[in-house]
Amino acid sequence: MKLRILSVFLAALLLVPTAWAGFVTFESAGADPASITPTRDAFRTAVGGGTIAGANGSFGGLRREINWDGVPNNLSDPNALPANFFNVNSPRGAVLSTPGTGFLVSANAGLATPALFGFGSDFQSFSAQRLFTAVGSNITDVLFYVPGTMTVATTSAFAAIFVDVEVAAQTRIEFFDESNSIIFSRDALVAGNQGLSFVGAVANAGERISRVRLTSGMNTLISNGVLGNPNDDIVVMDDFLYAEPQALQSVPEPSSFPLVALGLLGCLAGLRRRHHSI
Ligand SMILES: [Ca+2]
Ligand SMILES: [Ca+2]
Ligand SMILES: [Ca+2]
Repeated sequence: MKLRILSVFLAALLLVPTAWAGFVTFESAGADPASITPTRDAFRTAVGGGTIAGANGSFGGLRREINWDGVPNNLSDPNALPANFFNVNSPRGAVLSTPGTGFLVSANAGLATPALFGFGSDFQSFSAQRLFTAVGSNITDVLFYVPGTMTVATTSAFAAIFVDVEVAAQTRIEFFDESNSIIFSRDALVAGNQGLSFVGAVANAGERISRVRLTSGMNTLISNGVLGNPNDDIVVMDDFLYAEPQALQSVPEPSSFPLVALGLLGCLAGLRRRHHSI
């Protein structure tokens, strides 16, 4: 009888759905850096790590930030940014991916290549002077590693600053878990021409983010001053902020739970039989 009760209990356990308690969202939009700085600061406080960057964009070992400003000229517009720059050249545990053709970091002013991707009347920086964009796509995926290694990792918080969001519901941030299920999505607030939009979230119940997808408007950048299509809205990015990537925990895959439970039941049945035979 005890075994039967235990069986029902275990079966019920297997039917319990995964519950995501949600995320705490941080968002604001405005005409200049000062208008979103309080939200950036609140996100920083929520994640921890202080306000002074150490080596490789590390804030107290708790948070990393990428502001693109230290990327050298030879890896900035018109030259492509390597997808693994922020895990190899400057190891911060973030590797980029896009369905497009690559990535660009904008040139500083005063060089042969115009600053701000050649759209000085549309873009401004939050952190001077460089901005970031995928090339030939409005999609940038961020994958996490233990910084400087190929050990797959997850994070618990991520935020990005979008530039020049003028149309609602085309620019957003999405989080995916280890099984590639979406666990968070939030549209960036409209900031108007040349404006800045901060959007991010912090896990509040142990959720782990394996991948962040950033969708920046509907238009795409092909090269300095050249757009990919006639659609509004062209949007690029500035600072990324995220909790320190941590190595994946070695927990059983959800699909193996029934096998584990069956094995446990088998052991209990064996024990019960042995008990009766004594
Ligand atoms: Ca604009
Ligand atoms: Ca910047
Ligand atoms: Ca725009």
